[in-house]
Formats: sequence, C-alpha cells, structure tokens
Amino acid sequence: MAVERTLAILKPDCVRKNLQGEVLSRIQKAGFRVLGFRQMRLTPQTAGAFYAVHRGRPFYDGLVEFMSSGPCVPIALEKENAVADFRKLIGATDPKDAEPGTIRKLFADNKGENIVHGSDSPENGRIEVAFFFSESDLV
Ligand code: 3AN
Repeated sequence: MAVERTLAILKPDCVRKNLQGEVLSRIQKAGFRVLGFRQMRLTPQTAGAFYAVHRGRPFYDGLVEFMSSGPCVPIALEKENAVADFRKLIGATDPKDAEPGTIRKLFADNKGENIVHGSDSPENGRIEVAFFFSESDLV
C-alpha cells in the first residue's frame, strides 16, 4: 500500500472541549505519523477558501462561521493508506451514523460540529496539507 498524506483539523469544538490531546492520542495510537502541527484561528476568508468546494451548499455559511469561531489545530499526517484509514478512525460526517468507537461517535455533537476534519482523497490530502504547511515545515 502506498504511503499517503492526509490533513486532519481538530475543529473549534474539539479545542473548546479541551480534547486536542485525547483526539491526537487516538490518531497516534492508530499508527499515523505527525509531520506538521499548529494551533491557529482561521479567518472567515481562510475557512471559506478551505471549504470552497462546498460554496453554494445550504450549510456553507454556517460551516465557515463555525470553523472561524475559535482556534483549530491543522495536523499533517502520514501513513500507508492514510486517507481511508483516517476516515475510518473518525467515522461518518454525522456522529449519529458513525460506527461505535470512532472519534466522531465518541466526541461529536452533530453533523456541523463534528470535532475533526479528514481529507477525502489522496490528491486532496496533498492539496490540503499544502494549504496549511509549507514543505519545509513537514518533518
Ligand atoms: P467530511 O468532513 O466527513 O468529509 P464533508 O466533506 O461532506 O464531510 O463536509 C465538510 C464539512 O461540512 C463536514 N465536516 C461538516 O462539518 C460540514 N457539513 C457537511 N454536511 C453538512 C450538513 N448537512 N449540515 C451541516 N454541516 C455539514
């Protein structure tokens, strides 16, 4: 299996609940290597650009408002089969539909405030990692 990169974002609800360490610990125990890590607050413009594929969807404005409502933690991760394995670890977008034991099932309140982002394809993994980290920051 190919080594892939994926971007995680511990979302503002994760930071508000003080769950950064708990969630990162589960990510690391699942075998992901941390290449880059930062805590930051997105502006509405940056959040809007990151989620540009969702522009026009009914939840877009709320998503941008939520993602810029407080600090978040983008994390660049690497592992064999990282994208699919990470999505399995976090569970379905809506925590109601997420498998037991997944991060969203355990910690998320609803579809909008769902604790963590994960890239949806290897190509987007590389693009999204590059959105937050320059290559020289990835070690
Ligand atoms: P995922 O993060 O599971 O890949 P996407 O890419 O479909 O989900 O959606 C991106 C983000 O948009 C989700 N993480 C979630 O926060 C938000 N979102 C998606 N669908 C909805 C919805 N129907 N209502 C509210 N927020 C949504």
